[in-house]
Amino acid sequence: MKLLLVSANRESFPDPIFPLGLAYIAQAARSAGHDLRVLDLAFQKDPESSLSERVRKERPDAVAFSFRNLDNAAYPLTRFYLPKYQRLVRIVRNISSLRPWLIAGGPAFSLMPELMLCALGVDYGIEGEGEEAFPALLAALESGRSPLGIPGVFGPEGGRRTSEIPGGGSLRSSKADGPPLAFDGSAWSRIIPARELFDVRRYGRVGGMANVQTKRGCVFRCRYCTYPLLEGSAHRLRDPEGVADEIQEIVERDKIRSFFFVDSVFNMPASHADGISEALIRRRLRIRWGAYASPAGLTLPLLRKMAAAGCDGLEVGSDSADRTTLQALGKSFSKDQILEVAEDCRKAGIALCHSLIFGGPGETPETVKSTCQTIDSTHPTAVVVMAGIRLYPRTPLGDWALETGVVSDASELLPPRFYIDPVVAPMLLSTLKTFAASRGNWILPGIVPPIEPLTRQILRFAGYKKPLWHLLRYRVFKDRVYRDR
Ligand code: B12
Ligand code: SF4
Repeated sequence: MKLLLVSANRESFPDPIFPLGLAYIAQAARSAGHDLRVLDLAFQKDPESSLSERVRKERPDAVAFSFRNLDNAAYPLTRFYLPKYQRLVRIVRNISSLRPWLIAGGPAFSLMPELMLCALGVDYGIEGEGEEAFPALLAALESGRSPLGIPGVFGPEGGRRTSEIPGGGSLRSSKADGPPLAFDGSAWSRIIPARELFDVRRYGRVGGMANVQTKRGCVFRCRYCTYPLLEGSAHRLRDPEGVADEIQEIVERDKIRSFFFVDSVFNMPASHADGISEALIRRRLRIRWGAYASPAGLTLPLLRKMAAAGCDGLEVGSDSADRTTLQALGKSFSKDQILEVAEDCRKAGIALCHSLIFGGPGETPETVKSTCQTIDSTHPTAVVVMAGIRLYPRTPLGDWALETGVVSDASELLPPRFYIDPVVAPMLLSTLKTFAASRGNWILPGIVPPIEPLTRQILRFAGYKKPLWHLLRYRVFKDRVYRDR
């Protein structure tokens, strides 16, 4: 089948992000014998015209869209990308001389598959990972069989196209409930993403880093979090030598030496983080890298090994430094562990960026203030703060919001809805803004845009390759964040 794969993501904050998920499914579709082209809309001046031109030129049998972000999950400076995605789908649909199958996937689709299928008006969508389901869907379409019944596939009942059914049609799926893993979930670990189909070097230039995944899944169940829904709640690990091979290839082919591991929590399980670090140390690749980490199980020996392997910064999901708030968010570590990890990062020479979430059920003015003070006392390089929690269906917090009437129907959560405990609602934004302004290294992406796009471009053009929060260790950048805002 002739395919056009489209990456729809044009968000450039904090950096343009290489479409890793699409590169994975491109490789899976190519291995299944399909003839494919890709269109990355990130750098197109006029994305809608580019899409229309490519579809007319290529005349594909199917157009498959990867939708990464539904919104920016930041309040109150919220950006909602769905209307732009809808326009892209309509553009292809309106080329009346062609009738390609329209397929959607990616995290934005997987968070709310039924709602997204209707909202987008695509023919089929795949929830969760696409390495096995996507080729299976294409095979079914080629042979005229119904793809409904393939794990993860969503489509309109009766085989008609969604666009032909008034109101989007009634939807059927083989797995509307239950874990999102399709098939046995191991195929992805044998696939190396088809990066060469995209402009990897440009992402290296404008975004600083390449991205790599060493495992899928998160075993925790924090109340607001979607990651277990997207990746599953059991770990599926890659062979560390395979990860090192992939990184070595990027270093040699694309001349990129800065990396971000996109795993939900890099240091879980600790033995895997240790194994990846060992493999990287053995290769002597002269790379630097960062990752998301949890204070749970992040010990000094592990941090030292990670540093020896090139880790120079961690984004630690501390969320809060108040005991009751941590419990209410369902976190699996304590305030003391946060303090210990901050000290251990300092000893290991790893820059630390805490990420915090304020406003969950039970938050009070006192817990807000004590978290700010405690986190500040750990002398982090940076702190990223979200005020208000984005509610998603099928998360414990989303379910609670539905049960208690905070929202009356899951469809209300397609456009971004944020929960802020009414007790802190009147003071939260102003308190955080005042505190952040006095520190300089506290970033509030939903309240104060931390950096102008032009400054970002200049820094990248000048060759700065780390996540930009690293710069907040310098007085000159600390002063810039809140100046004139
Ligand atoms: C790592 C990460 C980051 C890192 C990225 C670093 C880097 N250099 O890559 C950083 C911290 C920079 C980041 C930033 C942001 N992120 Co982020 N990020 C993630 C995370 C944890 C992993 C993404 C990833 O790479 N996964 C690995 C790839 C292989 O998987 P994948 O993309 O999902 O692709 C698979 C499937 O989705 C599917 N698939 C993908 N495309 C297609 C297409 C078709 C046709 C099919 C069939 C299937 C399919 O198959 C793929 C392979 O299995 C996810 C959460 C998660 N656990 O998924 C959030 C996530 C994607 N981010 C999210 C958000 C909101 C953001 C930000 C907007 C936050 C902000 N306000 O700054 C920015 C946007 C950045 C940008 N420019 O786009 C949200 C998006 C949901 C939403 N509300 O819209 C997520 C889902 C987290 C969440 N809150 O639930 N992010
Ligand atoms: S917040 Fe982090 S640790 Fe908690 S469930 Fe999500 S990814 Fe896992």
